[in-house]
Amino acid sequence: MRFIDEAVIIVESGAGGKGCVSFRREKYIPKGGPDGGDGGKGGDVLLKAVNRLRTLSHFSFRQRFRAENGSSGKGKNKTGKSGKDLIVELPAGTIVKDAEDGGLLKDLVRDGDTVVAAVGGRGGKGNRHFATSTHRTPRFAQDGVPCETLTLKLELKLLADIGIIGFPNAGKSTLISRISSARPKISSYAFTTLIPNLGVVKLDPYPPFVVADIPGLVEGAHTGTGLGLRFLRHVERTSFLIHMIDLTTLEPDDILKTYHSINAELEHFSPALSRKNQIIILNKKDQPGTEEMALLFQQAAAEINPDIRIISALTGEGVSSLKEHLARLMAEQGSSLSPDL
Ligand SMILES: Nc1nc2c(ncn2[C@@H]2O[C@H](COP(=O)(O)OP(=O)(O)OP(=O)(O)O)[C@@H](O)[C@H]2O)c(=O)[nH]1
Ligand SMILES: [Mg+2]
Repeated sequence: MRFIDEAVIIVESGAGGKGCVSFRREKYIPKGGPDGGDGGKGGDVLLKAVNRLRTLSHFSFRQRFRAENGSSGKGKNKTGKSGKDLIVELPAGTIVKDAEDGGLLKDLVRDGDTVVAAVGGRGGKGNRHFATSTHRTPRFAQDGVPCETLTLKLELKLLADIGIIGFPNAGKSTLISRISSARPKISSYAFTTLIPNLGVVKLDPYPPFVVADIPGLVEGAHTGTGLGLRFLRHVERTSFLIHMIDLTTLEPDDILKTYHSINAELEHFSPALSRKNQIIILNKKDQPGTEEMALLFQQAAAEINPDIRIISALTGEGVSSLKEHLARLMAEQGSSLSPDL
């Protein structure tokens, strides 16, 4: 399935049904009063978050959603049938905005969260409402309220507890494939990962949690270099980040360079995201010469962020204790996600 995390849709509620003009005509009652029923209400368009959907890709095929109109009122005071509501399903984590002014309509975070996006028109009043003591035979009724049409921008922000960020090739996907159920593509060229991968991490006796591996960032990503920063929004809802660093790429003279440049990109994207707690993971410790780099890095970074772990995602060294560390941190904070993982 294609990963699509943005879509524009048009929603249209049903119009209210017309009120009816009618007079009571029965045997032996030659001139009955007005008995035109009201029009039925138009259907609403509702947007509903469901866990079953993972992307917005189904909106590439259909962008217009219209609820049913209300039926017209009828004689004998019969109210017209209400139009059926239309429920449009989208993945949990979708933010719904007005496409014109960008105003937030609702953040549909959890399975079952619902918002009425377009309200159905009220039905028009039948002529019976317009009879007065001086005007007993009103020959008019009200029209229903017309439908409401809105253009909505949908933005998916994945739901994950922990996000893995770092340069391309740092080993992010290798790590997620080691600690979770996810099996992303792993390769020695940059930008192997083109869409975010979610993996569920299970480790008894801790509650399960979700880790997101997003495409690599590069210096200048905020100006569009590489894949840009757009995938960062998928780690905005996380509790904390794993900042993954490839030990073999560090320069001893400027050991924190890559670390700072990734953080600068985060800051460009959102200061709030750059303030999120990070665990620094120095990866590829199986490679020669990396021990010295790790030491230099630890010394330089000790005051900024002492939560540093050294692993080899490839051989698995240090990975199980890291997994336990993550599980414990998550258990302390409590996963914000649904328990049915
Ligand atoms: N020697 C060694 N190689 C590793 C280690 N972890 C990952 N690699 C290799 O590094 C390369 C990149 O790994 P990926 O997991 O695809 O890296 P990534 O960070 O997901 O890269 P992008 O998806 O491009 O951002 C692959 O060839 C991996 O086999 C490690 O601990 N040691
Ligand atoms: Mg990858």
